[in-house]
Amino acid sequence: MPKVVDNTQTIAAISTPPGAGGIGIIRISGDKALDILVTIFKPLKKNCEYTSHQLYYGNIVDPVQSRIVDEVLAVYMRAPATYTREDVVEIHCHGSYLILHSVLELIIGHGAVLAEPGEFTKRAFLNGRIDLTKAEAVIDILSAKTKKGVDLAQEQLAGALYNRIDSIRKMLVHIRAVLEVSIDFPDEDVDIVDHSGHSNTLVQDVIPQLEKLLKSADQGKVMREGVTVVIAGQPNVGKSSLLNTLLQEERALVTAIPGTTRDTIEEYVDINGMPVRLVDTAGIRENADLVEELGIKRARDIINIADLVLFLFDGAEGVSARDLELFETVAHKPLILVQNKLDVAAGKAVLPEAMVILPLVMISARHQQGIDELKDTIFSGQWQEEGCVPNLRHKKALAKALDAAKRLNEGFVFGGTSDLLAIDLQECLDYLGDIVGETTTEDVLDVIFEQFCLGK
Ligand SMILES: Nc1nc2c(ncn2[C@@H]2O[C@H](COP(=O)(O)OP(=O)(O)OP(=O)(O)O)[C@@H](O)[C@H]2O)c(=O)[nH]1
Ligand SMILES: [Mg+2]
Repeated sequence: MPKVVDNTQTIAAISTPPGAGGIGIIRISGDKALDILVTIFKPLKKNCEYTSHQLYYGNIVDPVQSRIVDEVLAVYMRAPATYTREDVVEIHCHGSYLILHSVLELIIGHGAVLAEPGEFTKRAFLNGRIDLTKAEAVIDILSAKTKKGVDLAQEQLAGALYNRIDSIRKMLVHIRAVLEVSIDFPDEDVDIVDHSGHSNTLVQDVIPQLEKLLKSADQGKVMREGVTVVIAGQPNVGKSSLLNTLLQEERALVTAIPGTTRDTIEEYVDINGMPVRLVDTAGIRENADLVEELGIKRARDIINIADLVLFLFDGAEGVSARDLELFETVAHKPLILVQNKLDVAAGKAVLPEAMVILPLVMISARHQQGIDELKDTIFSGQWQEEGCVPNLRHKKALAKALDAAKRLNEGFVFGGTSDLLAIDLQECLDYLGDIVGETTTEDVLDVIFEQFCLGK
């Protein structure tokens, strides 16, 4: 059941995280915000007028018991220039759980209700200050694990995704206007309406732009959730040494004995701001003992689900027939060739034909050479995105909008009737409307805002 949104109540919550801190902030939003402040706050300044967006020093006093609860700073922000577009009050208390709760209780006792998680942001959305993609960007900013993730969420908050969707919608709305004329006046000379221009708009602008956004959705997923990068190769080529070097810690055992690593070892590492699940594997070879054989099976399994494989070979020995054999079994994956042991290699290895088109990085895992270049190559792989990262919800809607746009185009090309064309067009517009929150249903909104923490 979708929750009933009651925008008329004044809401309050502790907006800073739980636990002790230097300060803790309580936020109030709604019509009663200022009245509540005036009732429980005694400013030091006499005859205080509460100028909007100005900070006042004073005490929170329980009006019934005339007891000072805390020494605070308070600010009143008059609507609409506020986070929610409603009157907002913030009270900066000492950051103790007990104090914050006492103050919150006073506020609730004087007419506010406790806010739901995300309710401040939901009100900003419902009051039209932000669209749904921006509200979701706020969630992403709060939960981002890497700097890159924060940057992308900030761009979305600034409207990167909204603007792209909006420009596609404008083109469709223009087509709809022309179509409506031919529906409303079917007896007029419909031939005047030339659909080839519409088809061009769809084929040259709408469809490619939707496809591009869908592609960035996959790349956006990479930035939010990270990629699985697997280090693979023959025994003893230096896979575990590379893992340790990238992690900057002696995580995996390294020995000169081939077959040292027998299980997969994985750790998370931040590569140029991108979250990477880095996996070291058992060296793959024939005639291994039972334990090693199990490790090799695991290596094969993880290679299969890898987003990227670092294919390592011993630079001193060059690419052997065995390397090539192994390579052929992993060549269907996105790959970077890594020539290790640069310190003892004569120079760049001669590559067999099957490998020459692949990116090659020469490193020494033991002596930490070429590691920055390797990181850059991993980062600049296929996940270079441009400031726009649709999430899974957006992706689903984009895919449906794309289907509708393609159907619409077929309709134009094959001379569909105006009312059928109008149906596909409206469907396309509705899916785009879902993304920005104009046609989104209440239960979907609930799911989105429930992801927020309390007080946001
Ligand atoms: N000279 C040189 N030796 C290296 C380099 N990197 C690794 N080695 C050595 O190569 C040997 C094998 O290194 P590991 O990292 O254990 O190799 P591996 O690929 O994990 O081996 P397995 O776990 O057996 O599959 C060790 O003696 C390392 O010190 C390097 O850059 N230069
Ligand atoms: Mg190893």
